[in-house]
Amino acid sequence: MRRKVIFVCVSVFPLLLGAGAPAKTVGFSQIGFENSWRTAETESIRAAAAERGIKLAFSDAQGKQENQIKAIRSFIAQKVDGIILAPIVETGWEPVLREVRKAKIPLVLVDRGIKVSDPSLYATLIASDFVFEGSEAAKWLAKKMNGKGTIVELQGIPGAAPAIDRKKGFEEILKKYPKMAIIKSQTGNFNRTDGKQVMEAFLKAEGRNINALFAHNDAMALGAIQAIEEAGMKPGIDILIVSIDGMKEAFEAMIAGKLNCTVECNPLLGQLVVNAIERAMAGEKLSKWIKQNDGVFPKETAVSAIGTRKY
Ligand code: GYE
Repeated sequence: MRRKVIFVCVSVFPLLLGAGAPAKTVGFSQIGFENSWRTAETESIRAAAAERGIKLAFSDAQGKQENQIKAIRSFIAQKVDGIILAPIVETGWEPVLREVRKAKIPLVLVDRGIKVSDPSLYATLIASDFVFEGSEAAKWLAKKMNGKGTIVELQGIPGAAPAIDRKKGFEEILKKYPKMAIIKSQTGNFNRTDGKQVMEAFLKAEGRNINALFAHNDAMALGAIQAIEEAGMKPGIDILIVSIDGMKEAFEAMIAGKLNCTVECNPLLGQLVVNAIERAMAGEKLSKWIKQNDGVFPKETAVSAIGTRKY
């Protein structure tokens, strides 16, 4: 009799404590840590997963797609319940995503899109509209330059959705302004060091011929600002600068008068991502693109907005 009582207590206790369902394990394949935007994103996803009691198996691909593919295969072998993927480039995912689907593991894409012939290979994409961001940057610049002048462009990682689409959005608007021209365009790999180096090369080749810089992200713009100062020119005055991301550091640069405008791209996607993967793991069908809406912040708004910036 006594034994029975003990048995009941032991089996009911965990339920009373709320430990009914075993914790889910979700694999997260992150690109790397190329700038503080990405660190902010990683932290946001980590925090949201912890809040929901999800075990996050984190893998840093150090900027290589092959490492991301390896990580995904290892998540499959570990039989994770779900996968979050921040894909470095748009193409080359189909074979590994077919393996994920075969293993019946739901997969959520975060911050960058991919090109696949079969959209059922992923549950949803949570990301900003990069074409919109690029076109907003161009609209702002066209107004500021009165529709004429020379532009140099620092592109993101070749083949990455935000690099392709920001360029596309920017160029679409530029078509309306025949007197505005991109005179140099090269990748700065979305990081500050490369941004600085490439801007140095642009300055060597074109010098004071450059009226404006369009950088696909703030990190590269911040590197370029250094290069412009070292060349004896005034960033934000001699060369107008517009970039994308809306990082706190960009607001500081605007307040210092060295950057003219930043178009927001929010990395704090943790809640949305975790919510989506939970719904996908529960078998729900999600819309293919959960869009993040972003604002435009010219330097005049920096002082009043900086207090609200969280990354
Ligand atoms: O703009 C950039 C990062 O994929 C949207 O990647 C993201 C971009 C972001 O390295 O700073």
